[in-house]
Amino acid sequence: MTMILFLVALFPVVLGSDCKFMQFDCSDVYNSGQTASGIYSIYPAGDVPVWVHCDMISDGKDEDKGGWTVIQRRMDGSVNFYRPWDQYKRGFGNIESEYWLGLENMYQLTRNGKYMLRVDLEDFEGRKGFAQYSSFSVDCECSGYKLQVSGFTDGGAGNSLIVHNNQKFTTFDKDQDGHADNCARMRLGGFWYASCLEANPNGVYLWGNDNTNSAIGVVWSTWKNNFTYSMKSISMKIRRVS
Ligand SMILES: [Ca+2]
Repeated sequence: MTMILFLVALFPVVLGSDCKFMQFDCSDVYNSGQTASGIYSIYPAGDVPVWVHCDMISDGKDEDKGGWTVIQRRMDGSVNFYRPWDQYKRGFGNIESEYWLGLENMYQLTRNGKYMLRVDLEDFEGRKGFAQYSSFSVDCECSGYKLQVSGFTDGGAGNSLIVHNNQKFTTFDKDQDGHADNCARMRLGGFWYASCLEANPNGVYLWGNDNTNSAIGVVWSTWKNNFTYSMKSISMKIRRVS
């Protein structure tokens, strides 16, 4: 009886050990011939599958297409992003709409390879912009999941991440920012806050400009030259360079 249970428990593992098991990120998915954007399972830590949206048709030149692992996405305000540390660590949301991939997954993805970052933005007037960075990584939890981002290329949105480079991650229940108070509580999100922000991708979904509230929306201040415009959509996606 024990042996039967053991075999039943083992069987899915055996089934899972096909080529998909080796898909570390969306670059692997793309290179395996699965070139349609959509939801795939990847294995950032080598054993546990993580569902993720792969962007295979990102704007730009042909050589820039494909293989983008979406680590953050907002599009309709359907998910509450004001969440505690443990959820930012593990990830949350709806993989078909808005989600956060999780800091531990970002660390596992970027710890060994070199990754670039692209941030795609859209406002409520139909305008689009982006910011791209030739290098992106997230340090271990033991370093506060510190952000390392550099090599900026302007797609019209400006470099709102520059002040967030080299910052630890802060949530309302874990203050690691450079402000006397807690930036996550002040700005109603969770992010690599400095003291506090130029960008607030995980802020409150506010449906455009709201002059009564500053720096709590889905802000990318270098694009709109203010802290009151909240984006219609934003997605942060990474791709392996080497
Ligand atoms: Ca603080």
